[in-house]
Amino acid sequence: MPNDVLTLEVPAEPYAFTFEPAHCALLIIDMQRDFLEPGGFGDRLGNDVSQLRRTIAPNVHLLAAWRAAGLFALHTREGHRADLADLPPSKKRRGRGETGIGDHGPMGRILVRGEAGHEIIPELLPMTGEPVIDKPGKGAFWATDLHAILQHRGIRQLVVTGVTTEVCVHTTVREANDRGYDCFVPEDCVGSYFPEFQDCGLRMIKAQGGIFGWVGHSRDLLAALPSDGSR
Ligand code: C5J
Repeated sequence: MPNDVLTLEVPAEPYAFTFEPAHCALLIIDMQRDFLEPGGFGDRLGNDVSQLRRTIAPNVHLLAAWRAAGLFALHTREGHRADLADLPPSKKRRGRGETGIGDHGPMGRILVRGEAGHEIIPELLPMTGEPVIDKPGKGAFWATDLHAILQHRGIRQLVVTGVTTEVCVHTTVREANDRGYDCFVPEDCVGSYFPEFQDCGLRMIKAQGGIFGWVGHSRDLLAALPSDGSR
């Protein structure tokens, strides 16, 4: 049977990623004010948000090119119901710094849906047609309809970006891997509060022949992206 699906080779580690634009979605993880802005969840846990803010510009650039190519993008947000009924007591206990999940902070209740801090940063606001997946956990597949949405669109590959590399990005890539998706992670578009975790997190994805997927750079993906929607 002839295979007329456009495929493009993108430089990556451990070897080139065979990019199929028609079957690939951009999945932007948790680029929320609570993680990236002063006064949010991350900041209140004592983290340096500037480590994550360097990912904003590359994500903006990639998302714009992705949209221009007519490809499918989705966004996720980590957060909980206002009544916190979906917040495991263990997560509440362990996430407790100066202010914990559900407590009041400068951007409303921390990691609670509908609050200002839960919103996606203004630079990366979703457009109509780009599903927003609200997730109570670290992985984007757990307790969400993400897998069904991707299956209905014929998606087999994911470009996974966002924050944080070793927590929600990693958990999602691992979940995706077990569900049969190929994941490409552009290193400049993912961030960790901890430089050593950024490094280790990326190495773990591409180790052992790409045990969880591929690691590359957004400039190589951008160079390969069809600019006229001819996928
Ligand atoms: C964390 C996330 N780090 N989005 N969440 O708690 O990675």
